[in-house]
Amino acid sequence: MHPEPRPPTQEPQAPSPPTRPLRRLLLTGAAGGLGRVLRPRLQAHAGIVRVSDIAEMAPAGEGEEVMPCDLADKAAVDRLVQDCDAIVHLGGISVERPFEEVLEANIRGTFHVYEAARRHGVRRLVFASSNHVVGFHRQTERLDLDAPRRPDGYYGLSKSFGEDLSRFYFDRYGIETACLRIGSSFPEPKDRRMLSTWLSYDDLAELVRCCLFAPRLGHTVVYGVSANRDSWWDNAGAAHLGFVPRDSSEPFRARVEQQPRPADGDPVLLYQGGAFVTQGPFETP
Ligand code: NAI
Ligand code: 15L
Repeated sequence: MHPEPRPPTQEPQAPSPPTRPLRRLLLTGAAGGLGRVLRPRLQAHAGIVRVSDIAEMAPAGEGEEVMPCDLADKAAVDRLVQDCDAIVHLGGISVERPFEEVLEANIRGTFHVYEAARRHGVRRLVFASSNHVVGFHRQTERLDLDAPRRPDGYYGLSKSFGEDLSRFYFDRYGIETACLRIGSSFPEPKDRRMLSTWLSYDDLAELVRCCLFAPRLGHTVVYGVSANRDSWWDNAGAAHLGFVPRDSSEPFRARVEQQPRPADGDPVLLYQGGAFVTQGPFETP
């Protein structure tokens, strides 16, 4: 059992600004859409940013180390995590795919990251969860952080596993994690659903900063969403992070609403997970 008294989780408290930069911060998924956004912005928070992916990455700049790694390779992940004092874990399959693919990258891969964190004394992680852990809730519902999870596919299930896994590593070993249930983080909202789920890149970067430096993180789940007019998610239970989104999808509304409206009853407009709820099954031998 984790021997120290732990801070209560998801308890509101006064936010304070970052104080001490990290020594070495690991970023997984660095070649991906959000990895490329966060990579330069994390420089401000750490002496060295170690960036990793299975795909090709830009060469190391000043204050960076580039370490290619397959998250499914336990020994490689162990080497990757060595000497890091915090991890932003974005790497993995980011869409609905056959279970076997999701199993390797997201389920085994995230387990490998946590095992390595335990072995090497990493105290804090930011885990990219997803809105697809609650994707089967209706768009008419407003969810707080205690809402039951209703994953909308293998991908959502893998993120739900990551949330439970990180909870276990906190309860057992005191390793703190923020699970970011990211909505839709793109340069701008692409469709009607994203008017509710959009997370701007600036708000994403600020959320990650808050999670890295919150005085007490414990195990916190938070929706990664900008201050959108019609958001479905309530982050009151994560107020201790001090995250205040600045952007909103409203400036994009007029343009998005020029798109043809999906038919009544289309899952895209019924479920919070949108089209993900209809993807699969995948017939694999
Ligand atoms: P992405 O697909 O662009 O990037 C994911 C990266 O992980 C890729 O560069 C890929 O090569 C890497 N990866 C996949 N399998 C790997 C493996 N076995 N070993 C090492 N690296 C591997 O996804 P994006 O949009 O950048 O998302 C980042 C994270 O945030 C993902 O975990 C995703 O599930 C999560 N997320 C993103 C959202 C978004 O709106 N962009 C919404 C919700 C969650
Ligand atoms: C996700 O979890 C995906 O990683 C991203 O590509 C988007 O599809 C997003 O959710 C979304 O729900 O819009």
